[in-house]
Amino acid sequence: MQLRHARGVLDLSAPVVMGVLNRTPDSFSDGGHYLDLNDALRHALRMAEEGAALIDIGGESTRPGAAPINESDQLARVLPLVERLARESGILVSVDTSSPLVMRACVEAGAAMINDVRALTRPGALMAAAATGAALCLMHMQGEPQTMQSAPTYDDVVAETRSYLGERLAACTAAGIGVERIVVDPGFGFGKRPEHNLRLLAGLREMGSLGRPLLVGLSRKSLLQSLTGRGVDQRLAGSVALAALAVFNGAAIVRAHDVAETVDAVRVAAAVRAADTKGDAVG
Ligand code: 8Y7
Repeated sequence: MQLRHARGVLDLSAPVVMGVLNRTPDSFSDGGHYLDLNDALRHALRMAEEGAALIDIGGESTRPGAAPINESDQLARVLPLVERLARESGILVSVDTSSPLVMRACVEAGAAMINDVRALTRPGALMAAAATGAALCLMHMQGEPQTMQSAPTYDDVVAETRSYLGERLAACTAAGIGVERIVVDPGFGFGKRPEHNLRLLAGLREMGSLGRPLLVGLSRKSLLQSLTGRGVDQRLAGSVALAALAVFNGAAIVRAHDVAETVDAVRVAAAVRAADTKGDAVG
């Protein structure tokens, strides 16, 4: 499958890794590390060398309980980095935002993709995203970051997540956005308890019926706290295992902090998936 974006087309016939770069003082796993613009640039270039096909740049923490920040502060954090990366390298830049203002400015500055954990539900987001020509990641979340982990409940987490993503896909189509620009994401950890995350990962292939590539983010997430008991800086092995399982179950884009290790895991899992002659073609 292919993904159309603001600068061309990304080939997803083999799964790829999206490197994570947060320019925030408070993100749970890399908060505060990349506030200096040159540090951030250096880290982005390093992830690209390690094999990241895209770099996702965020200026607003979406960790559980995080406070929202205003659009102009968010823009000031991400725009200089988007601009320089797009200008000084061929790296595909994704901007992690729900703000129409930030979407417009960043795509104008060279971003290829918009990664919205709110699936373009903020007022004006759908229209702003439609006008950019960027690739769009639609993610499922139950609730809002401030409250999402307080009491997530589902009758059937796979069916409900898939049906929400189907509705957002339809909203995009109605706004004139071609489906070839869209990827969908079940939103691991966003209003989900450990059992919900496990069920979603085990049932990931069922998302394939949406007909769009799947993006998955499990890197360093708290699911690994519950599975391994390890703190956020000791979750590399667990993250790599989850990345491999996600690809085996159909993920086309894996969002990860540890790019080199994840690239290897993704290659291994993709080879096994390709050899699975019984498997229905997904991703
Ligand atoms: C995800 C994400 C985060 C994810 C997509 C973290 C911004 C928390 N997680 N975007 N963002 N999917 N599409 O652990 O799973 O990095 S933030």
